[in-house]
Amino acid sequence: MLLTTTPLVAAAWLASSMVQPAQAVTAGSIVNAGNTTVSAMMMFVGNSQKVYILDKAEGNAAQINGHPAWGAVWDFNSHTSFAMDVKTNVFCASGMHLPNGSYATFGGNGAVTVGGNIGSVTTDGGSAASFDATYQDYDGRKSIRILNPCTDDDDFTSENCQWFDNPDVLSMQKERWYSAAEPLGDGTIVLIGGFVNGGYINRNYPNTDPTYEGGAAEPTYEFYPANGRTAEIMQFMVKTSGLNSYAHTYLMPSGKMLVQANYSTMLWDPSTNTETDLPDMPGQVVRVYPASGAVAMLPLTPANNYTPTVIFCGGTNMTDDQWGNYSWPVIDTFYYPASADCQRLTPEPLDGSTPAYEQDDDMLESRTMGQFIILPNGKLLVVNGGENGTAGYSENTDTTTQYSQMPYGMSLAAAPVGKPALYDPNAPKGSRWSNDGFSTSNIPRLYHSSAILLPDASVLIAGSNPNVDVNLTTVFPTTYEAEIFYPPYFSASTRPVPSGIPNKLTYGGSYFDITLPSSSYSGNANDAADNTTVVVIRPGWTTHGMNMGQRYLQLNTSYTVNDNGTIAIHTSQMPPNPNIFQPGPAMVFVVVNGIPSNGTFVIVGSGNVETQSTSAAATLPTNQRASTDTSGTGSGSSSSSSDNGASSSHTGAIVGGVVGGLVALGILGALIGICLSRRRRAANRAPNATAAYAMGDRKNPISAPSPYSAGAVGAGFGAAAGGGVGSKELPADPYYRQDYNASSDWNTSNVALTAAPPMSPYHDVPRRENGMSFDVDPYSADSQMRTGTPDGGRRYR
Ligand SMILES: [Cu+2]
Repeated sequence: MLLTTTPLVAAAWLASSMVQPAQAVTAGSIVNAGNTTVSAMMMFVGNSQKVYILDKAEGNAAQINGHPAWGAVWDFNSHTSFAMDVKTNVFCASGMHLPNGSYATFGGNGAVTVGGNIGSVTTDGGSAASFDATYQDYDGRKSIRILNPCTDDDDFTSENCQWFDNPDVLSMQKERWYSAAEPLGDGTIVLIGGFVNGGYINRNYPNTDPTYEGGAAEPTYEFYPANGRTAEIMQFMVKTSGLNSYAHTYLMPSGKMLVQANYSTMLWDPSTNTETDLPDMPGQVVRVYPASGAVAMLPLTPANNYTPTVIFCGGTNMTDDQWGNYSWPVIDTFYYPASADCQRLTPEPLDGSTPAYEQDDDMLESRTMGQFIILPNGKLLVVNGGENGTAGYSENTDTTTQYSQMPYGMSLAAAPVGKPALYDPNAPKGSRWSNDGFSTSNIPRLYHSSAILLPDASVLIAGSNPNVDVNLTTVFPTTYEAEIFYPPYFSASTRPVPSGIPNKLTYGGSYFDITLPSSSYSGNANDAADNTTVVVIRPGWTTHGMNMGQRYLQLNTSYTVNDNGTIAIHTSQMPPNPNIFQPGPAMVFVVVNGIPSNGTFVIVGSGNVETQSTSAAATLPTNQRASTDTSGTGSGSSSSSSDNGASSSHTGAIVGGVVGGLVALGILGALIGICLSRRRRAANRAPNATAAYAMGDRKNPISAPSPYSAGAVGAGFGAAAGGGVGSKELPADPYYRQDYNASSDWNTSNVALTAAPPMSPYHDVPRRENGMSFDVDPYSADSQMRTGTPDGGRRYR
């Protein structure tokens, strides 16, 4: 099938200069990819060279500016990394691209110190901290951090290559851990739900306040940029209370958003905050954190008329009374098999039929924390995770009440799955999964691991840290070693080297020609043209088994095959509806006979947060074939044409014009400051057209000289600060001055942490209500009251 049992070794794929798998690689193999400096809880591919990595604030050995690092950047060519400074605690944040190719990450935890304890400068009556003197992290719960990816041509010590991370200037309206993030068609990012202070699941037991949980749950959504729009309650967050963080969110062509959490599903209209119920998840399998199923939108193609179908695989069918509460689960999750179940849902069927879940093939093994990586050939890889349990960590469960008896340390999952699996959405049912010829990694990739598609179409795998702080000796330790998985197409000895890929794609309009020289393929030229696709992939922002924003779209194409074997691929622009593929950065791959080129970075849309202009798609020329004996000159490829994931050239109808439902936009003065205040420079720096990545000016994303100095913030973020609801006034003082005069420090002398009963790493109140078997109550009512928390004594931290 996909792999021969004796994988061929590919010689160096002589592609553009931007990627260089210098040594031969073996298809199906998993190889070491160096050290990530910090544990890779989150990653995104910034450009053809750099992958940006974020960890929670914890005691990593790597230091930066006098404190442990929790940010890093990893280099694609050298497989080396170095630390980057991040000010606020990005623990379990969400993230998304911006239309100009920058990235933003939203929310996180308050400031913590050693052992995940509350930092030294406390707030909120002692239940959180704004800063910690040891780790030197700031409260990240409202943070919006912006990064403009840089390359080796840039000065990484300059502020323009650093994270902009200043909540006094730029922040969300609400505190959010584990929020969902999904862009609208104009590039606005919607942030949904989340914990206020973290926890295992987002509810108390019994669940008497499903909306707010006494202040521990955040049931609202908000927009970034806000542009006057205030945070509003999303009723679906109440309905799905508890199992609703990191909700699965996918914008649909109509402008409505598929939202899936707990075992509920809906379509949400962001312009009116109205909800349309869709069917419940069959079997009540939970897919969101901490069940953490693998979820992805299947490829959008001309053949399916760009109709989104979302696949949900794995997670767990644990029942309501097994889940527990903020602190920990009732059952020993690490012994409880995760789900292998897969379901597909087409939320907006083209024929107008009622949406319904459709049973798909089970995965090859049960998996929690698996994640889908969409490959250029239209197949989906699942990597990472475990066969048992859930995400999250704890020092105990209701069943195993002593940390010393926890069999896997703090991990609530076990039986790591080290072997990737490949899903072919177009294969007949019953044969969609395979892993033949794939290596098995011996590195567990459990909670807080990540994976993402690289520009050479390999897959970077990193992270894993089911521990409250760095722990290198436990059974599932804090992991810094990265690996790369080489999918089956790495057995090919010739890769396509296309030219003529633009650095920008529009929504509709003129087609363009991509040229494939005869050296880009082997075998018959007409067959190669028939089996060529041009695909746009957004690898997304990876964390917690998700790749937020990940999408795959196959462009409409036709071809002219010349008698010298050169193939011109006439390629349409994006479908003229930005809801199908939101504006922002992406990679374009040309896939011939199932073998992808390297990815070329492009910007889809205008680069700004604004209503995207659209136009009708130009008609493609009809196919022109060469004489039948014309062949490519590339070395033989091991992939047969039946294994290509490509479909014949497509000139079918394109989805029509802009669908209604876009949020009516007010004045977008705000964040557009970030997007507009750039100078065009990338084109000058790009070595050639195919290697170009049109990301605007990476060095000067913000017009200010320094976002960290008082004068500068006004220049760069003035519009933002003055515009949106929830934006703060420009501070008179720079960032570092925030909240040093808060109340007295929390320390171990006034809270008996050494008391025998276990304490949740999330420091929540243990469940002790009637009906439960839990009989340890470390926090008497009196001691809770002494914490002075405003919600009647609950200890959410
Ligand atoms: Cu997390």
